[in-house]
Amino acid sequence: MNVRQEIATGYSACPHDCPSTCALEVELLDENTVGRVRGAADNSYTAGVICAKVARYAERIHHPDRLTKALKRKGAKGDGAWQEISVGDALDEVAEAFLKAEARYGPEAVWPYYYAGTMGLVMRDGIHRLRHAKRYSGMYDTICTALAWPGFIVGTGRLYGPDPREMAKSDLVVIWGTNPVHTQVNVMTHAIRARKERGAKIAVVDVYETATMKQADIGLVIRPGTDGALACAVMHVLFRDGHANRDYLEKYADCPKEFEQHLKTRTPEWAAAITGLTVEEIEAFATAIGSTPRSYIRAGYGFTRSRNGAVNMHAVTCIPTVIGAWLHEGGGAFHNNGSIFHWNKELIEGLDRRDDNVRMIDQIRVGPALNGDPYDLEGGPPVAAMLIQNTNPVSVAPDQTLVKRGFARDDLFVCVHEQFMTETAAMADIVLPATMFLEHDDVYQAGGQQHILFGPKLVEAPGACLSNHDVICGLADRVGAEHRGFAMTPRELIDETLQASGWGTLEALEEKRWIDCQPDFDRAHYVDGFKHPDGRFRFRPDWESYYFRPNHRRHFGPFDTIPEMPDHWAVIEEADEAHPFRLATSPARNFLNSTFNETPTSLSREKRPSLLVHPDDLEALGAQDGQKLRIGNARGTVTIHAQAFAGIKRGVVIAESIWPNEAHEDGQGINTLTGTDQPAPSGGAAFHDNRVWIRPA
Ligand SMILES: Nc1nc2c(c(=O)[nH]1)N[C@H]1C(S)=C(S)[C@@H](COP(=O)(O)OP(=O)(O)OC[C@H]3O[C@@H](n4cnc5c(=O)[nH]c(N)nc54)[C@H](O)[C@@H]3O)O[C@H]1N2
Ligand SMILES: Nc1nc2c(c(=O)[nH]1)N[C@H]1C(S)=C(S)[C@@H](COP(=O)(O)OP(=O)(O)OC[C@H]3O[C@@H](n4cnc5c(=O)[nH]c(N)nc54)[C@H](O)[C@@H]3O)O[C@H]1N2
Ligand code: SF4
Ligand SMILES: [Mo]
Repeated sequence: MNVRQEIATGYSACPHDCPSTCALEVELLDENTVGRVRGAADNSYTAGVICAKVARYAERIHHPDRLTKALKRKGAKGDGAWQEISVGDALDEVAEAFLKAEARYGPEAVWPYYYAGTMGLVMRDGIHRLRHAKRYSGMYDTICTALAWPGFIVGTGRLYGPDPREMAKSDLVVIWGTNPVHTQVNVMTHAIRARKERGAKIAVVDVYETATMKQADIGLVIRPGTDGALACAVMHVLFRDGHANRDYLEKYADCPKEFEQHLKTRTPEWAAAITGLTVEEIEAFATAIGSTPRSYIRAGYGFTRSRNGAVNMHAVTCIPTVIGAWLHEGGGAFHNNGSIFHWNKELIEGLDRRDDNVRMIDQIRVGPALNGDPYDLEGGPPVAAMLIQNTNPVSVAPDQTLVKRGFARDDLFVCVHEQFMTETAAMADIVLPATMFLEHDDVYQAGGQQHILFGPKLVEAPGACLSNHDVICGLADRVGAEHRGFAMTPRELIDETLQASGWGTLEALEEKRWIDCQPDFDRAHYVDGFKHPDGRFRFRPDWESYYFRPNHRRHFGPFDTIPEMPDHWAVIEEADEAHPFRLATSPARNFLNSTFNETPTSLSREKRPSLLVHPDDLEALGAQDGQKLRIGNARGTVTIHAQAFAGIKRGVVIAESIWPNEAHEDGQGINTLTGTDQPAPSGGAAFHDNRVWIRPA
C-alpha cells in the first residue's frame, strides 16, 4: 500500500508584477497551508517553468513576519510603536481621516496611491472605483511603462506583436534591454528552444554582462542610454549592405527613402564612439540581423528607463521594419501585449463615474508632491490623506530623500494596506493586513504573453487579513461612496467584466483555467497593416499627437528637441568631471522590486547591497573588491560594498536592486540617487540613467 498521501493541487496564476504571469500549480497541504508551487506544464507559454522565488512561495505566504492584524500608530511617525486594533475600528479611523481631509480641503486632498504588487484586475484596479466615486485625486502611473509603451506604439500604432511563443521558431532571438533570467524567466524557455530545435542564435544587448548574456551567443555590452545609436548604426548597415526589404518598405513604411538618407551619417564608427562597442561588434550584429529574416527582437523595459528611453524603444522597433522581419513566423519585435485584451473595465474601475477634470498627480513625483510642490499640486490643496495598496514607495520611488520627508509629515494621514511591514507601512498611521493571492479570487492578464488566467481562493487567510476589495468596499461604505460594484463579490465582478469584454463567463474560464487570446498571424505581425490610418509604420513618428492619458499635461521634458527620426538623443544624465560614473539600478534576481526582500532564501542569495565596478575603475579609485564605497550626486549619497566585475564598460556601475533603504548604512537606499524629472514625451522614471561620483568610504 502506498502510505504517501496524495497531495491536492490547486490551480492559480502568479499575481506579481512580472511580464510572465505564469500559470501555477500549487500543492495544498491543508486548508491553511501550501507546499511547493510549480509552473503549469500544459500552459503553452509557462511550459512548466517558473522562477525560484515563486516556487518557494510557502516561505512568503507562511512567513512569521506577515501582517495579520490591524495596527494603529502609537508614537511618532516611523517609531515602530503600534497598538493592535480591530479591522473595523481601523477602517472607521481611515474613513474619519478621509472625511476630515475632504471637509477641510475638498476631495482632491485625498490621494489613493497604488501600483501592481498584485496584477489581479479586481484587487489592483478596484481602488479607481473608490476614487472616481469620491472625486479623490488621481494618480498618473508612470513608474514602469510610461517610457516604454509610447516608444513602441508610436511606430506600430498598437501595443502588441508576434506571438511570444514564436521565439521558439526564430533563427535569431535578440533580447534587448531586458534580463529575463532575472525578470521573466519564460523568455529563456522559448529562446533556448529555438537554439535547441533549429540552431538559432541568441543575442543580448545590455549595459553589463547579465546572467542572460552569459547564456547568449552574441553579447553586446553598451553604455547606458545609447541604444538609439546602436539601432541606427545597425540600420545604416542594413541599408548599406542590401539587407533592406525595399518592396516591404514601399508598402508598409511612411518614409523609407528619407530614413535611409538620414541614416547615411549614422555609421558604425559614429555609434562605436557613443556606445563603447567596437565597429566590428556593430557590423557583426547588423549582419546577423540582416541575414536572418526570422529575427525576433524581444524588447524589454530596462533600456527605456533613461531620459531618451522612448526614442530608443522606437529606434529598436524600426529594425524589423527595415528588413521586413515582421512578415515571418519567428520574426518582428515584441514588447507587451496590452492591446489584445479589449477589457471593459467600467464596472471594476467605476469609469462611469470618472471626471477628467479631477487632479492627477504623477506617481514618480510622490516625493515633491508630498512636500507641497505647487507644480504637482496643480494649484490645488495639499495631499492630506492617502490610502496605499500594492506598492512600497518608501523604497521604490525616485529621490528617496524627498519621499521620506514627505511621509514623515505630521499633517499627512496615511493608511497602508500591506502583507508585510514594508518601509512605507512603517511610516503609516494605520496599517491594514492584506491577503495574498492564494487567499482571494482574481483574474489576471499577461503582459509578456497572451493569456487571461483565473486565480481562485485556495487557502484561508491568516488572522484578520482583508482583501483589497474588502478594504475598498469597507471604506466606500464609511465615506458615502456609491457604486453598484461595492456590493458585488470578486467573482461577480470578474464574471460580468469577462462577459462585457467578450471573453465568456467565469464558469467557462474556471473550467479551462486560462484563455489564449493570441490574435491571428496577420494581425499580430501587422501584415494587415500597422495601426495608423494609412497602415504604415512610422519612421518619422508623430510624438505630438501621442498622449498617454486623457486630460493630462501631454508633454514633459525636452519635448521640442525629440529627434525627427531615430537617433542618439543626448538628453541623458551624462557623466561629468564631478560625477564621472553612470549608474544603472538593474533588478536583482531574487527580489521583485522590493517584494521578496523579506524571504530567507532571497536574502541569503542576494547577500548585501553591492555595486558592480570594473576592476580598473576600482584600482583607479584606490579601492578593493568588497570594500565600502560612498556614491553620490546632487540628490544624496549612499554607502554600498564594491564588487569587482569585468563584464561592464569602464565608467559604468550597477547596483542590483531594490534593497530597503535600511539595508544600507545610514538608511539611504539606491533610490536616493534616482531623479523625479519627467522625461519626454509623457513622463516615466529614468531609474538606470544617473551620474554619480564614487569614493572609498
Ligand atoms: N527578479 C526580478 N524580476 C522582476 C523584477 C525585479 O525587480 N526582479 N521587476 C519586475 C518589473 S516591475 C518589471 S517592469 C520587469 C522589468 O524587466 P526588464 O524588462 O528586464 O527591465 P529592467 O528590469 O528595468 O532592466 C532590464 C535590463 O536592462 C538593462 N539596462 C539598463 N539600462 C540599459 C540601457 O540603457 N540599455 C540597455 N540595452 N540595457 C539597459 C539592465 O541592466 C537590466 O539588465 O521585471 C519584473 N520582474
Ligand atoms: N532603483 C530602481 N527603482 C525601481 C525600479 C528599478 O528598476 N530600479 N523599478 C521600478 C518598477 S519597474 C516598478 S513597477 C516599481 C514597483 O514598485 P512597487 O509597486 O512598490 O512594487 P513592490 O516593491 O513589489 O511592492 C509591491 C507591494 O505590494 C504588496 N502587495 C502584493 N499583493 C498585494 C495585495 O493583494 N494587496 C495589498 N494591499 N498589497 C499587496 C507587496 O507586499 C509589496 O510590498 O519599482 C520601480 N522602482
Ligand atoms: S517568472 Fe514572474 S510570473 Fe512567473 S512565477 Fe516568477 S514572478 Fe511570477
Ligand atoms: Mo515594473
